[in-house]
Amino acid sequence: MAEHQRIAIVSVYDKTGLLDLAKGLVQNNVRILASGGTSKMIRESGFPVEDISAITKAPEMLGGRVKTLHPAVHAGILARELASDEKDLAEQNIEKVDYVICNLYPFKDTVAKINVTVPEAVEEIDIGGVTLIRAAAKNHTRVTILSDPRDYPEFLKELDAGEIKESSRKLFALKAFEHTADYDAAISEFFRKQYATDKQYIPLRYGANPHQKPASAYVKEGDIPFKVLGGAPGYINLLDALNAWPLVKELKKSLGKPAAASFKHVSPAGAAIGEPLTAEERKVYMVDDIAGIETSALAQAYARARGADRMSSFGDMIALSDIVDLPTASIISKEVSDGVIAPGYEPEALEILKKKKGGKYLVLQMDPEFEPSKTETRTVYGVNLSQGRNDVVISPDSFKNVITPKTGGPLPESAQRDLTVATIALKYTQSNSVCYAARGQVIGLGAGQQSRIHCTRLAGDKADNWWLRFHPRVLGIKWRKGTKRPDKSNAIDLLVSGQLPKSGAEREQFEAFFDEVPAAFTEEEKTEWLSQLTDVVISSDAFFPFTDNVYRAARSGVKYMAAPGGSQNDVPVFETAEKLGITFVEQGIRLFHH
Ligand code: 93A
Repeated sequence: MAEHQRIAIVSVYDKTGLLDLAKGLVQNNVRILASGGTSKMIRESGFPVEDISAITKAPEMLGGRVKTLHPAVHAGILARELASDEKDLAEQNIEKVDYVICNLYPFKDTVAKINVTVPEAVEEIDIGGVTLIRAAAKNHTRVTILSDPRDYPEFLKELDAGEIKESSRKLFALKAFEHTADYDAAISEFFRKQYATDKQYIPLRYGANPHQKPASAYVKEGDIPFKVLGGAPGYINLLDALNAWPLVKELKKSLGKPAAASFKHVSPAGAAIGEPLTAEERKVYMVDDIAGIETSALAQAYARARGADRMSSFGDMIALSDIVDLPTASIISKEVSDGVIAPGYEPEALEILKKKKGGKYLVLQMDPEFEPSKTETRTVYGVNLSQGRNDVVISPDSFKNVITPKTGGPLPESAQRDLTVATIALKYTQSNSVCYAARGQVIGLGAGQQSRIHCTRLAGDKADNWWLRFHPRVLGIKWRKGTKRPDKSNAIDLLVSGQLPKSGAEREQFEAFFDEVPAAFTEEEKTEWLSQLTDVVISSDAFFPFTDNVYRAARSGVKYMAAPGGSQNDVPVFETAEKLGITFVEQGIRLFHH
């Protein structure tokens, strides 16, 4: 039998480096078979080349739609070193192909043009080229696939030296698979914009900022798990909603009560479960005029989530674990808020929400059964990052490992509940993060600080402010008639945070809100009032590296502390907790979130 003359199939849109390639192939006595335009260019340069039709015995047809799609081509590429494959080839008089050099029609460039039509885009969908590339890459144990002109020099070097190395064939095959995957992704992206229903694709006005266009939300499989019932979602609304929803879902599952979260900038400002409100709480959370709140655990949960840190919750994205009822919608209608996500809405509640913000209030209905995929991927500066989703379950059982006091028995139920609230909140808070909780709700959350003690201080100061809002002086404030809710919240924050200037324009503006201007708190008054704050819990998304965190926590009434261990300073941290009468629980799972 005559020795097999090696065969290359060449079909390239981008003809960069083609003639150098042809020259190298010819010098190595490789027979070149090429599609129309490719073969023309090679021939005109004087190198020997045959048209694909030399083996297919069929002309290119349908205006180029069928050029290389033929068993003579694909059996030649796909045949293995098997007797049965050899027999099949021999029967059909087909020769094995050794090298495939192919790159695809410029679909991406075409659809990037303004006003491109679907028929124009369709003509740029390469079928035969993708088939050549996939077939050759599939059979890379025998066949070499070149899909990138930048690989020609290395290929020719190896060809001149004898044969293409196995390691190179593998890398070329990988590149080829990535090339076709990227190509297909570009095609589906184009058609998603043309044909997808709002179940799969939602165009967004812009991304994180108005100049970040285009922007969209979409799924590659199945349907988007929420429906837009009112308003139009923005990019950050969806970042908030899709972090806030699992938070309330998990809180409800772990504690068995309706749950609410109030999100801003992809961290919770508050989160809570429905626990009955005292008269004072109703006043502090500005819900004392909400009819039916005594019997709606969902409304109680939102009152707590929204009431924890009213400054941070201004303009929030809300998540609610249960069907939204009238009392909950009534609270929302009074607050400045951007949107809400919930599994459903009672008709009267939906009517109220759809009217908010002149009809622009975002109302999302979440599919409560939706389970996201186990892995999540995002692109940062052109690089894809992929990880398993953080699906660890946090529940009261997560707080059984009591480190101090050494004689410590199980935590009281209320502490287990509050640690569950704080820790699930941290799971969806930008790291580093530390959360103080009490009464089934977050009372202070420090998010996104690079230093742990800064989180602990920030969250502790928020917890202190929350508690100072219950001081009789604040509860007894005599507001000037017509003072708006946000102005009240701002004025109270100035008062309790100790940021109130003694004189000047800001002071004058502050005083204008009151019939009787409340006196600033002295340090002694603050200390005395804070000493009455007890039974607070604190949770941290990673270990406490220094004892300073424990000392700071103790100043805000912390009795129970949960964090992963693993710091070099674990022992001093535990000892300090014990000395300050704080029960330290090792919650073994780090919960960084970004
Ligand atoms: O329209 S196609 O999908 N039909 C084919 O059978 C086919 N075979 C190769 N396009 C096809 N090609 C593509 O033609 C290649 O992927 C390459 O991009 C282009 C090269 O065409 P020409 O050699 O005529 O310049």
